Amino acid sequence: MKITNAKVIVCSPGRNFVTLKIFTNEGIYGLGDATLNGMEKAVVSFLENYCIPALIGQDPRNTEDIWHYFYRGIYWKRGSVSMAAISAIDMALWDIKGKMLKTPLYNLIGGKSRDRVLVYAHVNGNDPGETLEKADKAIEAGYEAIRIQCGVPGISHAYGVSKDSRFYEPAEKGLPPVQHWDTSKYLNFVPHLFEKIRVAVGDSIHLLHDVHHRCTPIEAARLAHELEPYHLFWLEDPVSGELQEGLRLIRKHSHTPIAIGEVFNTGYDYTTLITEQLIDFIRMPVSHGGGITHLQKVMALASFYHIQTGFHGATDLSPVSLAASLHFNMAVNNFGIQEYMPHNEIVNEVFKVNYHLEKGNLYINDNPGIGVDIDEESAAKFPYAKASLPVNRKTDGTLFYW
Ligand code: CS2
Ligand code: MG
Repeated sequence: MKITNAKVIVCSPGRNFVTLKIFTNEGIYGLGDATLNGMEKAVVSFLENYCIPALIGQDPRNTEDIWHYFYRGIYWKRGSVSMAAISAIDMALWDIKGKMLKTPLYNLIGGKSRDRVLVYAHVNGNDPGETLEKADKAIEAGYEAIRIQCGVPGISHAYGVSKDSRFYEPAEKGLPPVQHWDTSKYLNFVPHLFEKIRVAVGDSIHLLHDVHHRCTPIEAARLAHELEPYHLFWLEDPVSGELQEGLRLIRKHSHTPIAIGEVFNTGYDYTTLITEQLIDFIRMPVSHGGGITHLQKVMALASFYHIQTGFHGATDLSPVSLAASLHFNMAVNNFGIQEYMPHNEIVNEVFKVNYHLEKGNLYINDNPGIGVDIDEESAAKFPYAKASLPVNRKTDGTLFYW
């Protein structure tokens, strides 16, 4: 079997997606998600100029060797752009493998360990009252786990709080908008918010919260400690992940579970965190963390340390990514939870999906491979539109993490 060609499909049904399609001499093709929010064209260029020419003629069944060809074989390693490209290639090759063997991807990576995938819903409001109302609606809809984000008094627009009442989309058209941030206002507010929410929803609902990297290690330690009475399922990205040692300080002061790594892209970002047991959930998704081939290794290492999956699943990860994550989550023993942010309805005009939601769980059917298809004619109706994630400044103008 040989790879005969590959192409990159860029479309924007409400938001930008980059999809890699790899063709073979046996008429089977595979799809991979190469979307990198706000940096889409960089991945397109890397794939078109450097990866696709090197893929042609290779045997698509050699997923392990092809992965190493693009990782070890290339002098400039890691980085979000090249890892998004490698991830898309790997996903597409596993899609081909499944289609060739006429079996869903989960059967190739361990079979079913469960019959559904627990997901968490996004609940966000401008104030605690609105947040609570939306939490009640999510619980009524059957969600067992909800991520709570809320506007902070004194901060004009907090990242993570949706402007649209149904869909949450972090990128905005054009250049990066500027948002403002005040950590002390946030730290004073969040424990009160969770006290209110926990009392209202009771003990049986899982509560999650995303800090979006906006604390220093000692601030994050204080927050994790003060949230302990509300028994969070996890506190996400409490600090910027590049300082792995920062997580030691949080662990020393609290037993709130920690999830980290939606911006990570290799297992090397996790080695200290896993082996020192500084975290509880892996956020790095299939589409940015090296695809199925690499994430299998990361989750295998994590399993020895009782660390579970909790993959990124925002709207900037395409349905191809979500389906690949679902196969992965179905198969591994150390599954934790999956993020789920429903795509806008027009996304379904382009992507034909093989999963559905039922009472807070996602179910995947037995289509071979990853199982999602793309309608290229429909994709062509939604051309790329530049959009960016915001930058974050403190109230005095200092540029800050988000
Ligand atoms: C968030 C995302 O889903 C999450 O946990 O952190 O909104 C994230 O910021 C975006 O996916 C960035 O592209
Ligand atoms: Mg996040």
